[in-house]
Amino acid sequence: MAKEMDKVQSFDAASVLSNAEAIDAFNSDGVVCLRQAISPDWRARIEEGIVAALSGASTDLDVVKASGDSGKFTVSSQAWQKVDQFRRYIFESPLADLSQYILQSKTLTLFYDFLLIKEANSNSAATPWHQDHSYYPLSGTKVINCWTALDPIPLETALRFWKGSHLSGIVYRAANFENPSKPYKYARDSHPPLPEIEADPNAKLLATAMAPGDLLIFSSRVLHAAPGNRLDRRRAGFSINWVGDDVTYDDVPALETYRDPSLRTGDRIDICAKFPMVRPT
Ligand SMILES: O=C(O)CCC(=O)C(=O)O
Repeated sequence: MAKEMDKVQSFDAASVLSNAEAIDAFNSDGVVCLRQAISPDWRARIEEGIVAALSGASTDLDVVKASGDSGKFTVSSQAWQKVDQFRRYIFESPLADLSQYILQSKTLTLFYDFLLIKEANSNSAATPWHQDHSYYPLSGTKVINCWTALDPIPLETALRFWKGSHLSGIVYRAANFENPSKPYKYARDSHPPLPEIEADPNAKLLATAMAPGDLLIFSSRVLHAAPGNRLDRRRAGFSINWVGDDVTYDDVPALETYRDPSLRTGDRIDICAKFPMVRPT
């Protein structure tokens, strides 16, 4: 039987910059939802950016069609350098101020953009339980994923989170998204194997249905997962991943998306052009 889930705590984005409860929710649960954070105008620009990214501008692109699925599963990262609409969203939209407020950091540095499209009936495009942090060559705690819904997302395709799991201090071994039963190529032996979350009675799960423009802000250390898309329409999200003022580079093997050859262990990552500081401007 599917595990019961409580609702992610949600706040109206229009008044969040004066609402410390949203910060408390993020700090205690590892995730918070800001309703209607990203306007239809900004979403229209993101959609234009998606067209550019998928027609050649994104070089860090992966498109998978699993046998038996009629829809494809597409992910793209680090397209902002070529896609002007993504760059403007990162630097000029309200997203950076909202993210910095929730993160409570003196600085906000872009780590990478991440586009994720689960087309209609991409049933197998499930995202296994993982912590984003397991994949990153980063030390520190102020790392967040700011995930904007571009489509209506009912509970059945929504992200789910293990409430408060970012607080343990444990970074678990990275899961292999392509084949969760096989080891991930950059998995670190120093990280313990992932726990059995669905079977653990102590794991309280959170999820929420989303409307286009709703924004989830979650810690890179909170355990989360998402189902494949059995709907007969697209289920897309565009996330911006930021780092704050306690984060430094850790020169360990990781995807090129997350690395820069000029950085050494202990460096702030904003000293290179790939990871620009966006706040203060
Ligand atoms: O939206 C999804 O399906 C998964 C997203 C996710 O896990 C992530 O961005 O880290």
